[in-house]
Amino acid sequence: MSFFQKLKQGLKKTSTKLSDGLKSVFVHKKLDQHTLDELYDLLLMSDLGVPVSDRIIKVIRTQKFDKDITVDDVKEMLVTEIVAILEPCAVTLEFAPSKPAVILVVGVNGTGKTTTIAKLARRWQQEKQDVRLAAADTFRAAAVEQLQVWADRLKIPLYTSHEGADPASVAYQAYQQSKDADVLVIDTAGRLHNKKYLMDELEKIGRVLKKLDPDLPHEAIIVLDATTGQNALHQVDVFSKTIPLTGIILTKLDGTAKGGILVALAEQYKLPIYAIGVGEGFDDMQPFDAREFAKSLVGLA
Ligand SMILES: Nc1nc2c(ncn2[C@@H]2O[C@H](COP(=O)(O)OP(=O)(O)O)[C@@H](O)[C@H]2O)c(=O)[nH]1
Ligand SMILES: [Mg+2]
Repeated sequence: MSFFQKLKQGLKKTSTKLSDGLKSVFVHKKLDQHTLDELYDLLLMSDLGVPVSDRIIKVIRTQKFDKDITVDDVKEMLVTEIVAILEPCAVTLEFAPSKPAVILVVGVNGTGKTTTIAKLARRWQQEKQDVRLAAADTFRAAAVEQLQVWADRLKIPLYTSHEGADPASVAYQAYQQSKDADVLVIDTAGRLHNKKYLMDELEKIGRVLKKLDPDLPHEAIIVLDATTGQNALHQVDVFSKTIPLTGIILTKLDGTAKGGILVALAEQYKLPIYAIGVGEGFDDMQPFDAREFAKSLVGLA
């Protein structure tokens, strides 16, 4: 299956909901106010968010009010607007010129950080990069073990410490021992915003790395779970107060009808979207392509 087919398959729940909705909204041939109101509700229900939905309604009203319109016309217009929003965020993750590139991975528990790290590590390994991992998620022993399993399977060195060890010191040690590597990826604990001490630890990781080199970490990527819908926006707000974020990876697009959240995120934060997850397997993480995503989202071939 090609990337695009997999993406379409992954976004099936979202696109089916949207397509079915469009079919029931566009029953009259001419575009009237009632239809526009219903379309607006449908866009909101698809997790596109208020600013994006406003923007789309405005364009469709301007171009098509009182004129004939079909579901396919609407889909084409949706794709055009969504691509315009997503395109600036379709940025490839490039390693910093100084070695190792240090990539901090953050996000709340269960969003897919550790699996995402394994997928990234495998991809870079295939590209002949010298990859190192650090398990700074010392909060739970099971979290370290989970990354250890991946590291063993991929035969990649993993730096860690005992349960309850200072995560900042794990990050520090890992960096000191990875000077000859191409990339060091640091896994962190799932930090719920109601556990302030975990956020303080994350802040400390950032501070300790900065002391080693003011450019560190080169990337601080937040991993978000698409099934949480609008709450993903809140998570970006909270984490960016603790550590300046440089990009987003959105996972579990395959398990939800809330795929529109990616557009809301792009519109609001304009952060690079480095990858998207459409399944649990290694090959289910893809680089992000704005047009393919938009087409898959609305269910256009
Ligand atoms: N369906 C699906 N499941 C995913 C995806 N990414 C991660 N998962 C699953 O989400 C669960 C939590 O992942 P984990 O990496 O442990 O999250 P962490 O707590 O943030 O490190 C695991 O069961 C993963 O297999 C994805 O893109 N799609
Ligand atoms: Mg984890």
